[in-house]
This record gives sequence, C-alpha cells and structure tokens, in this order.
Amino acid sequence: MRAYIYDNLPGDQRLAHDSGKVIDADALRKLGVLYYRITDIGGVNDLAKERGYRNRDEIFVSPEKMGAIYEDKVKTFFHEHLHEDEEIRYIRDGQGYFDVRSEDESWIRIHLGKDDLIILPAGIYHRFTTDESNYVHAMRLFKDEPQWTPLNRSTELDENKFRKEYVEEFLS
Ligand code: KMT
Ligand code: NI
Repeated sequence: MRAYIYDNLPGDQRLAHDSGKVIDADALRKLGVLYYRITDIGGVNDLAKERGYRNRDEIFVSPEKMGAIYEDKVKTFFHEHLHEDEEIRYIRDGQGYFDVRSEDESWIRIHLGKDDLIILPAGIYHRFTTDESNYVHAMRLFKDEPQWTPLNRSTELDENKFRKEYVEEFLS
C-alpha cells in the first residue's frame, strides 16, 4: 500500500498521478478508511465475521477476463460514487487504485496490491481504477443487508442520509 495526494493533472486515470505528498495509514483512519495487510484468507474471514459481513464476491478486472466491456467497466468504476454500507475490498492479485476524497476535497490515491485490504465506510466519496498493469483480482465483501449499488455524486446525493452520517462522523 502506498497512499498520496493525486496530482489532478490531465492524463490516463491508470497512470500514477503521484504528487509526491505521502498520506499515512493514520490519516486514512481519520477519514474512516481502514487499511490491513492480510496474507491468508483465514484472516479475512475473521475480520468479516467480527464486523458482520455475510456476502462476498470475486472480480477480475482485466481485458483478458472482461473482453470488450473492460474499458467501459473501468470508466464506470472511476465515476465518483458512494455506497450506503461499509464495504471491504481485498486484493488477491494484481494492483489497483482506490481514490478517496479528503476533508479538503482533494483526492487521496491508495495503491493496493496483493494481500492489501481496505475498509471503506458508508457514505465516503471514492472511485476505483486499475493501474498500468490492467489487471486486478479482488474480493468484495458486503454486510448482510446489501446496499452495494454505487451512487454517483450529485448535489442531491450530498443530502443522502448515509452521506450526512459520514460527514457528521468524519468531516465535522
Ligand atoms: C468500488 O466500490 O468502487 C469497487 O468495488 C470497484 C471494483 S473492486 C476492485
Ligand atoms: Ni465503490
């Protein structure tokens, strides 16, 4: 895992866009984003049980596995959105970037690789992209009342109950 401020310069979303300003795990925690390195699935199962997760799936994001829809999928994941529940992402192989909004609305880019796990709180604005390797194999874990639809950012969504709860808990 390496996290830093996204440079916001034009260029493909899969490039590093590294401003050089490093963000540590403590700063992520203040935004409600929890990072773990877990090398065996047993550790993931324990964490999931502890936090009340009941659903999971595995996704391969690559042109080989997705074919013609790959480019569209990657663009969709990169639209700024939130989920109405806390969700876990566990990287089994490959790499990818999760960008999360910081308190001042800049993007924090989190580069994740094999055995990296992050917990995204409900209501955090974020987006995802593969990196230049164009390959990630990830496990997505959801709680028992699944609300995993991505809701794209809008002024209306800023009034969403889960968004407001997130702002109240982490940005106020
Ligand atoms: C998300 O929440 O944005 C995603 O699940 C992206 C795909 S998981 C590698
Ligand atoms: Ni998402």
